Amino acid sequence: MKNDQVYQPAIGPYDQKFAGIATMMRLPHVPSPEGLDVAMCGVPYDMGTFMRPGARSGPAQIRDWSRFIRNVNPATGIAPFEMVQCADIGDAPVTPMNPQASQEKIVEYFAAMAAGGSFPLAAGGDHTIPLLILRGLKRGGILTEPVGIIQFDAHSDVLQTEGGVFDGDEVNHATFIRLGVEEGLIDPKRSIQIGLRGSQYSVDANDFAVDAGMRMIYQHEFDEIGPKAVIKEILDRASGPMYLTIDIDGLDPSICPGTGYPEPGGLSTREMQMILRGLQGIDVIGVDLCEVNAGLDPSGGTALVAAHLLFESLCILAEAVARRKGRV
Ligand SMILES: [Mn+2]
Repeated sequence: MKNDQVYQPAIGPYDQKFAGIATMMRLPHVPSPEGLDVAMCGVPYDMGTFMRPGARSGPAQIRDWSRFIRNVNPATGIAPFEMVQCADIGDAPVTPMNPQASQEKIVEYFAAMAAGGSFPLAAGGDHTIPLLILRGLKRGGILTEPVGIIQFDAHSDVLQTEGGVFDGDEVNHATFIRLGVEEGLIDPKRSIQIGLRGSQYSVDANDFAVDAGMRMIYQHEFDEIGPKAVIKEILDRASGPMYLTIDIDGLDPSICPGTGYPEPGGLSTREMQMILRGLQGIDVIGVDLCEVNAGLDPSGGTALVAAHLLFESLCILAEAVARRKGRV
């Protein structure tokens, strides 16, 4: 394929990858998503967190550690920067200390992106943001039917908060799946969760998802069936548009300790890489990666893994968007 994409990572034989202003994967920073196929952005929102806040620092930390990314996926051969016009548009607007105002700004940000024909690859922020992104994609016209979700996470995020265990805003990082299903954004029967293992508030805490037809692969089941069986199950559900959301706490905290609510006994980086590489070719309409907390990640190792998982995800998204635009 002839590479006619204007925006390319600042990588060359004479370049200094370690120097210069950090952008997502060293792509150019542009002021708006106009003209982009894939808009890379940060969503520095963590007002949906209750345990250890700080994921608002994720986008900046991930940008810095994404310097290491090169151009081609070694397993699939995908070269995303040759397939789509892709750049860093900066961060979604938030109003610190005003969750509701921030939520609406974020929804509108993604609605404008979608209305212009750009597909998001977002770095959080806490795990509230997929709900806001999906609302925006619906408002902007990209999400025209309930989407299937591929979710890597230690937690199922279906918490019933009203009259339940929390006394705060129902829009928070433990509820986005339930709200997304209730709002008709998510098709639970085409959705799958991988890596669930957090201790639960009650034995029936996940009944909402079970009853809705969600496929929930707990870590102990993953350990039995392995990544190849998981890939097959995801591909079986990917008969229509899919949305990929990665909570970094899906990975084991020995690898990614820099997150607000770590749960021991999780996926390895290799297992998650293997699964993502097995999904090449599916129709993904958006990606987010959440819950990287720089204050809890002094080594940068969590952000390093996050940046690489975003690259793996970009390879899937770029092919899907190029196909939608008739280029492959
Ligand atoms: Mn989550």
